[in-house]
Amino acid sequence: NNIGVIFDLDGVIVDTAKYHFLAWKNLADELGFEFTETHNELLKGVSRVRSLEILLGIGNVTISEEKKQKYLVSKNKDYLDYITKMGPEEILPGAEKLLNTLDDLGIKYVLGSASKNAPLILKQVNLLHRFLGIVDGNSVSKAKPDPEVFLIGAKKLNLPPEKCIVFEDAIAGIEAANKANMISIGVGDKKTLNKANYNFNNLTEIPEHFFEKFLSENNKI
Ligand code: B16
Ligand code: MG
Repeated sequence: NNIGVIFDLDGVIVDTAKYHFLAWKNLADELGFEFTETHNELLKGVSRVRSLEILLGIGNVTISEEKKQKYLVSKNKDYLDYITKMGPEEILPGAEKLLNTLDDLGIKYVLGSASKNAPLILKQVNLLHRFLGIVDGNSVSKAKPDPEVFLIGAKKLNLPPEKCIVFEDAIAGIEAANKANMISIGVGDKKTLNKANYNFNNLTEIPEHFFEKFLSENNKI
């Protein structure tokens, strides 16, 4: 088809932010400072390394590079304990229906996530096989708001950026999609995601015929 879709993972397909929160909170407890859900908002869409730096900033803690590496490993270990218990019931409302609609229309989709655990998470919720490709934290050198993750996604879709529609819940992700010259769709608070081309509170709000206008004249259904 002549358009394609790129999905962010955390906050769009599943809510893994709550598990990131629990795992980061464990670390903050160990280091002896408070880490709240409000703080956790700052880590959404941000890479693991950058998340640790933000967390240490909140606690006003300075540690050696060696210790940082150790904490990155232990945080991820805690996080994986939660992730490996996930199942398809944790797919966010509207996500599966949206994938079905795209399948029906013959529109291909790939994942564009900052998470290095993205393939495992999609496997847990039984959606991995449905994506044409996965671009995750292992395949990029520059984190969102850099457009790299989505530009690699466009390559996997074999489409020019302007034919790609990105679903994102984080400001940095919307910025990345806009920089890539793609159509950006904010999933979540409209005020927070006000740079998006379109806004929906969640995936159940996407109108039935939303994609049809993006399909070109000769491909119209
Ligand atoms: P990992 P997304 C992001 O996922 C999360 O929103 C962010 O909180 C996390 O730090 C990042 O993945 C890295 O995750 O530690 O699993 O590599 O929204 O880009 O799908
Ligand atoms: Mg996200």
